[in-house]
Amino acid sequence: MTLDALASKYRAAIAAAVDEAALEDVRVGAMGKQGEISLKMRELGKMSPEERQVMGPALNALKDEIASALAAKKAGLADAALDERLRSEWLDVTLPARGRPAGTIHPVSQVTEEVAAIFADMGFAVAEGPRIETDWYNFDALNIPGHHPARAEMDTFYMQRAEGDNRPPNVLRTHTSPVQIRSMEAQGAPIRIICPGGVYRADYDQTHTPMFHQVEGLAIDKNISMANLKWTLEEFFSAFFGTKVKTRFRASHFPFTEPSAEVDIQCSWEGGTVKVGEGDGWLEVLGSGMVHPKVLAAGGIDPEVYQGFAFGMGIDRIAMLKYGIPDLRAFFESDLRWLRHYGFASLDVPTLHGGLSR
Ligand code: 2U9
Repeated sequence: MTLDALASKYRAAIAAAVDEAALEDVRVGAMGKQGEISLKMRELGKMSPEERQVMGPALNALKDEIASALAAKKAGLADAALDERLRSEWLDVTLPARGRPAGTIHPVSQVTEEVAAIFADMGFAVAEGPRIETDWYNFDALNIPGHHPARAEMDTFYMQRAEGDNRPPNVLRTHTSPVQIRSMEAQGAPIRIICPGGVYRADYDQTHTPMFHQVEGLAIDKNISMANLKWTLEEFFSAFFGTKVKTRFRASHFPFTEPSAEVDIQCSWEGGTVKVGEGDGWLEVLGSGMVHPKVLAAGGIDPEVYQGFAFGMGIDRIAMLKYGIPDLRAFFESDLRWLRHYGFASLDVPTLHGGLSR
């Protein structure tokens, strides 16, 4: 084939190549090891010097022309491929982002965290325990024997025993106090804990739900008195409500504490709304006292050496007070509109230095 014929053949082949793979085939056919132009170059060696003087420059010119045509076509194909990608692979960054369903933290969870943060600052650890309890942990260890009216008053849910199993039935805990007995057994004295969690009583009306939440506290050491209790509770309520809160102790009776006191916090009633920490009204929020010696002994702690205070309050109730939630039953209805309204952002983690919440 003449050089002119070769030139025309490869010009046409390069023009016809539709993609980079086809162009590569053309390059190999012309300039590869066995390519037609390469073979012609090799023939130069066998030529006479005169022939070589003519053919050499002509072949070199052909080789350069095809090489630059290949390179130009390759760049053209790459540009075209990029243009095609830009045409097909696009996205509209001005579109609004797809909405992600964000849940909220339930007020009970939020308030539990707030309470834990405040008591942690006073050296109290959080202890948890099972919701299904033996009657010993729920009643006997707390000085509530079988015949005691408090057992009947608590509207206890009893679990079923297997046929022929005559042990007393387990119960759904009626308070978180069993957690304190378990902690006393496990770690002995001194001890400073709070025990938050769900408890169960067969009671349902505007102010009672069959499951609700309590937080109880226990501090045992060699020199604990009611004065420590009063200071601790005033410190707690002032931090929780974000304002100085006075407390009023009224003598009361619980089987597990002696002496016992119900605790009211200072509040005002104006236009049907309660404001904590001002005015001359009182609101009952808590039960407390010095742990009964029999209860210390049941927890394996020597009442001759140690004494302690304990208290209990409803988490749901203090959540309603702090955040102005009117109806207790709504807490447990899982109504999404209610949860969005009264729930908390998951990043709104309560800390003392962060000012707790809102
Ligand atoms: C141990 C010893 C003593 C915890 C206490 C109360 C008084 C109390 C109620 C408040 C409102 C329950 O949620 S409520 O209905 N609680 O009045 N709780 S003293 O006393 C304990 C606990 C554990 C070992």
